[in-house]
Parts: sequence; C-alpha cells; structure tokens
Amino acid sequence: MLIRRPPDLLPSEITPEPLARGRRALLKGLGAGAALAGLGLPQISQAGSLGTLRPSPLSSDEKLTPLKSVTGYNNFYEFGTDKEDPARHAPGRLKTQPWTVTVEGEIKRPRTFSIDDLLKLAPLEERIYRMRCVEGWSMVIPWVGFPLAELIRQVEPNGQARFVEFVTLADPQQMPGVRSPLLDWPYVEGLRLDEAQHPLTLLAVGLYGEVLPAQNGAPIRLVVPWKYGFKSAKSIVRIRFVREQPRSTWMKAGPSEYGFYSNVNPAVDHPRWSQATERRIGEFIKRKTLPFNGYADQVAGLYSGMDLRRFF
Ligand SMILES: Nc1nc2c(c(=O)[nH]1)N[C@H]1C(S)=C(S)[C@@H](COP(=O)(O)O)O[C@H]1N2
Ligand SMILES: [Mo]
Repeated sequence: MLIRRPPDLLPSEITPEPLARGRRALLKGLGAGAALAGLGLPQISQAGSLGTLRPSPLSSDEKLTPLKSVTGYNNFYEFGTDKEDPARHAPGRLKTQPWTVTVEGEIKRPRTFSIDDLLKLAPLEERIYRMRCVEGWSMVIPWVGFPLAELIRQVEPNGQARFVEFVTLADPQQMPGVRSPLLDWPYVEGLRLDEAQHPLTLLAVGLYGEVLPAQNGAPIRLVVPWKYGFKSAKSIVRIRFVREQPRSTWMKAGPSEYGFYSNVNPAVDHPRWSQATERRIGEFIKRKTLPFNGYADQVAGLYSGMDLRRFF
C-alpha cells in the first residue's frame, strides 16, 4: 500500500465467472475438503463442521468478482508485497490448524477460542460485500462468516472497553515477509467498540462457499466493508478490548496517509492520489467511489457530529 501505486489489471488477467453461485450449498465436510484439495488450498479444522449457510439481507446484489481474482490478487504483506505473492506463498506455508484466538482485556469473560469454539457462536451466513482497497481497486466478494457482535456479546465487554484491537499472526517460519522489517509486525488493526458491534462487521471463515484460502487470511479474518481494505485484518490470533484508541500498523507506517478510521471517503484524498474513483476488478471504466463504500445508510450514523476530514 505504502509503496505501491494503484495497480491496473490487464484484460488477460481477468477470468470469466468461474463458479456457479449454487456451489455455496457448501462446506459440507468432504465435499468442500475435496474441492479445496483439488485447488491446492488448505483447509481449516474439519471443513464439514461449518454447516449450512444462510443468505443475508445485508448482501449486495452486484456481480461477483471472479474467484480467481479474489484468491489471486491480494494484499497480505506477511507473504510479500506483490499482488501475486500471497497466492504463491501462503498456501501450504500458513498452518491454520490448530489455531486459537485469544480474547482478552476489558471484558468479563476472557477466553481462548479454538476455531471450532468460534464456529459454535453463531450460524454461518453468506455476506456478499463490496470491498475497496485504499489503492483504488474494488471487488464484490461472497464472504462466509458471522457477525463479530456475536463474539463480543459472548465475552461481555465491561464499562471500560471503548476500542477493539486485532492482532494477527507474525511467524517468520511460515511468513517470509515477516523476516523483513517492512511493517511493524505483527500486523495490528483496530475498531471503535460500536463499529466492531455493527451488524455489517464480520468475522469471515470462508468465501465463495468454501473454507477461507490461506491468501485471504485463513482461518479467520475481519471484514469491515465500509472501510478501506487494510482494516480487514487477516489470520487473527488475538482480540483485545481496550480503553485507548489502538495504533494500527498502517498508522505507524504512515501517520499522514493512514488514519485510525479509514472510512471509504471519496472526498478525502490520499496524500499521493485521489480517492474519488475506483476500478472494480474485471471492469475497464472507473466507477465513482461512494461514501462509506455505499454503506452510508447503515453506518453514517456511527460518525454523526464527527469531522471526517480530521478523523480520516
Ligand atoms: N494480516 C494482514 N491483514 C491484511 C493485510 C496484510 O497485509 N496483512 N492487508 C490488508 C489490505 S491492504 C487489504 S486490501 C485486504 C485484502 O484482502 P483480500 O486479499 O482478501 O482481498 O486485507 C487486509 N488485511
Ligand atoms: Mo488494501
């Protein structure tokens, strides 16, 4: 992000819609496992335990970005800075089981969850979300996950909790990028508690009806569709409820370029490029970027009274 200009995809890199939407009847044990094995993608625990998917009224009805782009054009700096690096280096290297997520801080019930524990918190849903990277490209991705609010309810924040910090895996054995001081590892992101509790905010464990591929942040990642992509932290190992606003990795890397809020905002340019338009992967003509990435109806109220130029 910091060191790359907004990229352009060649038409030859775009593949036609590869998967029928019906394929998300999914994640039923061996079915998903076998399909993933065929793609050379890793699996989390027993793929079968993910259960049946519910569709969601919060889903977008826009055309899905092809699976090949969703899983082949990524930002996951722990595996390198090129868009192709995560798909090249994460599968097979990132060990996603066993995996635990430690939830701690200003809560009444601190606890370390296995992935299976997390999957018991709420039924999985499919959420088709528009996602927009700060670099100026966007995708429409059918995530599989459950609201972060369900986890928050379970651990019961106390009166002191105002922010939530997400800490992701930083293992130089598995992640070649972590061996260089490119970012201040581990990658950390944060949300205000009310943003974290918003019904759009997801903990995702899959996409396109199948277990999350390593390059997309297996086995569990955040998805916050009204914010720039970097807020959606991948491969989370720790969730901390805190009093003070966390300092995220990108804030540390470039405080004048990346603020804490990072709401998609066409009116606030990145210091080095405009944020007024975006390129939907697979399309040629740029689109206008919408305030809050098109989710203003649902989320603008979280920021009423705030100067979003100052709190960028
Ligand atoms: N741990 C970690 N999470 C991360 C990143 C990263 O480098 N490391 N990149 C972010 C950025 S900049 C974007 S745009 C999204 C990309 O998610 P995707 O590759 O699944 O589309 O992941 C975000 N989460
Ligand atoms: Mo991004």
